Amino acid sequence: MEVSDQSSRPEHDFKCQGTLLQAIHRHVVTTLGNDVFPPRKETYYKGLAYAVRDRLMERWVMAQRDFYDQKAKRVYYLSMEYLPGRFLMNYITNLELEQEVEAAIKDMPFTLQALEEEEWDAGLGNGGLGRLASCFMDSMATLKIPGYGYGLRYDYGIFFQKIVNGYQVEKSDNWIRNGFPWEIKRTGFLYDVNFYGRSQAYIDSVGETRYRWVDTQQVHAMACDIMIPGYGTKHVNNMRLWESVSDEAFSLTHFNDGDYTGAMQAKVREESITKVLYPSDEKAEGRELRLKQQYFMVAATLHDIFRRFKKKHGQEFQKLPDQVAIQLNDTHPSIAVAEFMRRLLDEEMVGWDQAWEIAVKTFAYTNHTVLPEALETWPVELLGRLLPRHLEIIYEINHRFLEMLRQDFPHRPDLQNKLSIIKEGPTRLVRMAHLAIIGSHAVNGVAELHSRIIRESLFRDFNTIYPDRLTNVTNGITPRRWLRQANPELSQLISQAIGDAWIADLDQLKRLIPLADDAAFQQQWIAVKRIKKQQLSAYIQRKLKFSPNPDALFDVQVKRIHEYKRQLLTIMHGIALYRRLLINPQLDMVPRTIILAGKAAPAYHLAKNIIKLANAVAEQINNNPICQGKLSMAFLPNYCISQAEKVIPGADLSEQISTAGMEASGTGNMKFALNGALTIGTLDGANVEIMEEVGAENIFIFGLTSEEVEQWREGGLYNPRWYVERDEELRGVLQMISSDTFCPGQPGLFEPIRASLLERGDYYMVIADFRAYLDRQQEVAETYRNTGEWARRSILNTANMGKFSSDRAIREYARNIWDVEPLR
Ligand code: IMP
Ligand code: B1N
Repeated sequence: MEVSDQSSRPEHDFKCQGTLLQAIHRHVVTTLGNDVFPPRKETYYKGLAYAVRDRLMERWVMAQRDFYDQKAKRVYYLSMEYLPGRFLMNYITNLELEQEVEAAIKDMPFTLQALEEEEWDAGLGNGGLGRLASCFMDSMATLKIPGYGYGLRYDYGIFFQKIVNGYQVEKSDNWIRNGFPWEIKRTGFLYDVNFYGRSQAYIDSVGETRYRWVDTQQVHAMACDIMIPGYGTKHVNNMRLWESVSDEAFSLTHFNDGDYTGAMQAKVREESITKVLYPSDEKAEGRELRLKQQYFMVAATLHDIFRRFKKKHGQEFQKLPDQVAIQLNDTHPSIAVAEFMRRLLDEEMVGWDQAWEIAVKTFAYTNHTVLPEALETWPVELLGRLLPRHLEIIYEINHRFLEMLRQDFPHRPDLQNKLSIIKEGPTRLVRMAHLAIIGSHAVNGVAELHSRIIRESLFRDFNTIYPDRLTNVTNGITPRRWLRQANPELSQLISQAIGDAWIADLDQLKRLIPLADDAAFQQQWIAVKRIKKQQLSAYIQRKLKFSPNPDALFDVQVKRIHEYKRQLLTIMHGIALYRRLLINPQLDMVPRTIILAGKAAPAYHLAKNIIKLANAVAEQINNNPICQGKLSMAFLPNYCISQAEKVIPGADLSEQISTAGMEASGTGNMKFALNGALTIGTLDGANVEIMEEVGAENIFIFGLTSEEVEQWREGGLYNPRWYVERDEELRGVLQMISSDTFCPGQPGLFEPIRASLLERGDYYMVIADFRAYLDRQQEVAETYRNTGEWARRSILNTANMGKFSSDRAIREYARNIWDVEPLR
């Protein structure tokens, strides 16, 4: 065992020497092979990145030593997605290096901001789920929890969205093209990952039947590490992303036979596993490569977890749950339950009952969606072919589970079919959520309402048999990135007023409450918002060649494009305002700019049609003189983390208008309110809790409740035409969508949208909420006219966001689910 401790560790000095500027110069010359003169932006960005990384590395090594010395319980967060965005400013702020950096580049022909823009976003996720994982990384490090993020290092992240002629066009996102200075590639550190083959039974030395997985094909996983520094602490955690690499020797056998292309094919096939992120948000894709990705991530990760555990504790696996907590970020990594069992049973020779007890105590699972199309299943045939031993283990888990049901719930024979991991039918399916629930000691939803829906409907029967297993941890966001870094101007104003303790203790923002009525403070608050709106307007100018007037109400909806999120409502409101102006060009209205952004899954045709509609409506509005100074609309291409950091601080109004019951939590809603935007929203996801925190009078709530949505759907009570008949304006708006008003020369272009609303039953109840939404929007506009009142409510929103810090969320996980404590 390569275990060391404080007493046997000799003293080494590996501290960084010299000034930051010297370090930048040294890296420009020695790491990058460039001259320091004339200074070039790209090389100085990288030189700075390496210089900052060096300073962090020291702390990282010390933190790793601490984990071992303190025998701390470690948390492993398994996620197929992360959305860290850019790293440079995150490292600089968390190391509190701002002043040193400013001093180092003061004589350069570029600003720190310009260097920052050199960095390409690491877009290794689709949306909220991936960003949540990254916020959790920041909070675990800040709270000094020995936490590891495990995932995949995709060569191509989420696609780059272009808007061409109003349509979404996907371009591949070769994010590492210019290098990625933040990762440390462990090239000498490879694990084998097996696929295919078969399970073979044999009798071991004590006469027991055991199994091994043979005749497999192997791929190698290489570790790429990224440091995750905490704020206000020297603690640094690690994020380990696996990259698939081919086995040189394997390829060489082909090559020696003269089969060069054969050798290359094998290499390409093996390395293709981590080539590209699946770009589907909330839609299960039953493709073999996706299951390969999932198992690849899980197998390499569990190998690492077991190695680290055994280094300190040898074969004492009964101690595993006291040393290790594994959190499954949705079902995507849930094959881990079977892999964990395989390791204990087949490789460590632990008996079934003990192995199972250890597994359940170790695992926990977070559900992020109730959409049926997003609940993952795998055909039994596919899983059995790719992972034959795992299918056997899943069958055995299921067999024992169904036996328990028969014994403990004899009067509920219906549970057998409902809860079985295997879903019978023409194509038999493995239900990954059932595997995750049965294999975990805790299952959580991500907002109170969502968790209630899980308990009462989605996983209702599981709640009956495991009454204490289903719980809630409301999502959160890191205030370091989403306020301090994205909005330094507001951060400074807040810190002047109440000090800077809020950065690590967001409840401190409550101390702003008395200032909400202070006219002078309101003025300062409005001035900062205006700066952020000017910056956003300049950004829109760069992207779209027009600059909205910063005095207009900035009405913003940015998130993945999905029918349930109802971007259609926002667009229909825009059309309604436009129509009012067409009817009465003299209309006195509060000037408004509607800003939309978001990506649609490449195969989600209706979502893409919605993007086209948004762009078509925007084009008309922006080019019609009657809208001048009153109404404008922008669809920003390629929504991503760095864009969110620019858009959110500039918003007055945050659109959170999903069909009630369908958005598990949302986290964008929290980011906007933290930056002082008022919310217009439905009683869905975390909006409910935001309302509780800020007060119903400081948020614009409208629309059906989740109970109403469910009742109407179940009873077949809903008929969109009923509303259409009674609402002249609604008819007018629908008429404009279905005629060629927005697509001259292309009649029928938006027919799919009209049909979804009027012919196919309007599943997401856009029509039902239309009138309530427009009425609320009218109230928004009236309120906005009163600048002081708007500022007051804006301050109160920010002041009451303490609950939505991801620090609070991580503390809850740590206490209620992981049973870990911060390091001393
Ligand atoms: P890992 O946790 O085994 O992946 O190791 C990560 C880092 O922790 C290593 O590169 C070392 O810096 C440190 N480390 C590994 N093993 C020990 C140990 O036994 N005692 C103290 N530090 C260790
Ligand atoms: O997870 C976020 C929540 O705030 C959002 O409400 C929720 O929509 C989002 C399959 C998903 N749920 N499910 C996904 C992502 C990728 C994929 O391949 C599903 N994302 C969410 C954080 O809790």
